[in-house]
Amino acid sequence: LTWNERLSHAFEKNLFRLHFQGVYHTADRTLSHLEALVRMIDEEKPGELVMPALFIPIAEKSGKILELDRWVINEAVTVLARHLKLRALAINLSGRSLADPSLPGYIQDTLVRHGVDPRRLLIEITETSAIGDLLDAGRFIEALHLTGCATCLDDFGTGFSSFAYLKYLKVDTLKIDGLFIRDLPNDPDNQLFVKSIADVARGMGKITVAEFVEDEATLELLNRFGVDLVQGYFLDRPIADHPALRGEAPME
Ligand code: G
Ligand code: G
Ligand code: MN
Ligand code: NA
Repeated sequence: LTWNERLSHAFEKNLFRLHFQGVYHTADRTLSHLEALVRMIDEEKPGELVMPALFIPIAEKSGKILELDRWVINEAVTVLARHLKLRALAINLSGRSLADPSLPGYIQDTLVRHGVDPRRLLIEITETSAIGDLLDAGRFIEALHLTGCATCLDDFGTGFSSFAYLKYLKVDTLKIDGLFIRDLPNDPDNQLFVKSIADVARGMGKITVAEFVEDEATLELLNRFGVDLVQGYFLDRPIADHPALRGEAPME
């Protein structure tokens, strides 16, 4: 099978799954919310999953990403409807979806249909895809705010002049790219960048998240810099049955 055939097959056979990773308050390490990350069941290798780094770029090229992003929206809202104790769930949307003017309406309809408060759905878009089409991204973010959803600029800091784009991209949250976080205790330049991002974000009334937090020393530095939220292997890894989703009676 070609990759395109595998993707079509995965839609037909319902082979996509969401995994969940915690996002925690830096100061006290309590859970803020979860991020949903998509995987594909590998029918050729039983028990194994295909990671999104492999199939998302292919889905983006063929246009199937629009269908996948809608699948993720529907699945995430279903999870929110079933788990009322979960404060919020973040999802990732492809840059291709930012140019789809019917998507904010689809998101709103899905939330209404499941009776889910829109503030519980956080939409992450990557900085690179947003800069790729600043006008589309700006409009998309404004449309999302009208539906009541929160927005996050993912992989923040990788662009050429990330701060300048904040004038046009009125997101609620900045997720500082993992490249700046991974070796933080040993990298004085990155410490300066991260501290500056946290200061600017606070001044603009935005929330900051650091991803790829892999050790205690990094978490302590982030706490000192005033980064609000943390995510990474030091806290937990993405899994299908996250503890925050246990204990509430599933429907069906
Ligand atoms: O889960 P993992 O770290 O392997 O994900 C790698 C990348 O794949 C993420 O950084 C993100 O950009 C992308 N990705 C993960 N889940 C989704 C999803 O549900 N939809 C889209 N469009 N991209 C995703
Ligand atoms: O959407 P985003 O680009 O933020 O996706 C984050 C990806 O990074 C997820 O696919 C997840 O599997 C991965 N990831 C999450 N935490 C860590 C971490 O602490 N270290 C590393 N290397 N990868 C992580
Ligand atoms: Mn993300
Ligand atoms: Na990221």
